[in-house]
Amino acid sequence: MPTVRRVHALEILDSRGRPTLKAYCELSDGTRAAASVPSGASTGAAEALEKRDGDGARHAGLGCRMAAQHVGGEIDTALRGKAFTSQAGLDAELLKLDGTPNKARLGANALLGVSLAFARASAAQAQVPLYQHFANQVGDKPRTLPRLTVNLFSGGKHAGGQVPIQDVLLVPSAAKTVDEGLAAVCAVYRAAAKRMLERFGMRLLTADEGGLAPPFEGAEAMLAEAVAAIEAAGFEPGREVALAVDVASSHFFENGLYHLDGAKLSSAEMIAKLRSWAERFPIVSIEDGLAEDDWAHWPELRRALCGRALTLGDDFLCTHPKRIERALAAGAADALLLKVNQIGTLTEAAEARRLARNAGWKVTISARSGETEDDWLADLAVGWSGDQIKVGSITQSERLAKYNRLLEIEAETHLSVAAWPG
Ligand code: 2PG
Ligand code: MG
Repeated sequence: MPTVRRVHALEILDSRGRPTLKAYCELSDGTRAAASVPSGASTGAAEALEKRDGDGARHAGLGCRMAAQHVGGEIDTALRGKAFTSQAGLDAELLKLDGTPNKARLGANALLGVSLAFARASAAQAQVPLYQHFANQVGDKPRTLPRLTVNLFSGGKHAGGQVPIQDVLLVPSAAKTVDEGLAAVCAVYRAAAKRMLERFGMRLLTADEGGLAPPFEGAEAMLAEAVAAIEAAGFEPGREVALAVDVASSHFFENGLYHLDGAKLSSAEMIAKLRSWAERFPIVSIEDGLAEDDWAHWPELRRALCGRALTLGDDFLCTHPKRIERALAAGAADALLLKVNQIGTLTEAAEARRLARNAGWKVTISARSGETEDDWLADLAVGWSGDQIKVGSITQSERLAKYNRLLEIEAETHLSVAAWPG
């Protein structure tokens, strides 16, 4: 195994025009690779910390120059000349160097950039596709392609809060291929855009991830309109195209109550509301149905949804092995939303995946609202056998980079899409 010759990083901009990092890794045999780091808006409180410059005169304090300097300085000095035979070895070195529980010193963005760039360099060095390298990392082999979950309508923090819930997503449940799934989703998106033009009389602006963001009167109107768009595109709701919802409820949970569409709901009332949605609409997955700290009620939510929809934890679990273990012991969820930047290194994210998989949970590999043109997420979703992938909508290139990479992997591997739901 060659040694690390050099790591460094550059501050670049993400899809929202905010700074993020692109990290580079060079090995002693001349192999070079780079990877870009995503960033969230509706972040969980337990997420690893991104290093931001805090200089209000530049990018509103969000600059990543310090994080880039950490990569090219302290991290480079520590890794230079060392040979790492595994991702786990490299990541352990990064964690030791940072020395904090939440990556606050060097920054989770700095650590993840190096972790990803090293993975890509290792794949290139071994002359295997990146998805195969990710599969090798977790001792698995690519078996299926992830089923798509694609943003149709957005609200919450991604769309200025015109509707409290964050995303209504389309799940092409009958599609046998990524190609077929994308065609179905694009048809529903077109039908929805046309209906919104008729209804609201204007070309609608899109949210951070490219979802349509009309001023619906509330969450249920958003769900009903999604069903109408599926029908208008000629599909059978549920059987051919189903729905998933990211409620992102931590962001409207105040003083123990859920502030939803003018009502103030207790946790039990919120659970009853979500169950009624799952009964009345073709919803197969509910993400962050309760707030990230409403631990006492998550088991009840899972029981209420069980057999109808997945109880998916995003902010709730934060891709954090300790939170996942606690949720497992409490029976508080049955699906993990996996975002590597929530935890900061590939090795820790792999441990989160292992825990979820061993418990028989479904795993969704997810992008962030702040993305780049990098496409490693598609390889990760295939290599780690994600049941689903969540990338956003179909109108922006930072999302399409991942969908197009999935099409490429599909053409190369001929793998079929994971059987789900059901
Ligand atoms: C989410 C993600 C992606 P963010 O909540 O699931 O949609 O959003 O990256 O802003 O946390
Ligand atoms: Mg979420």
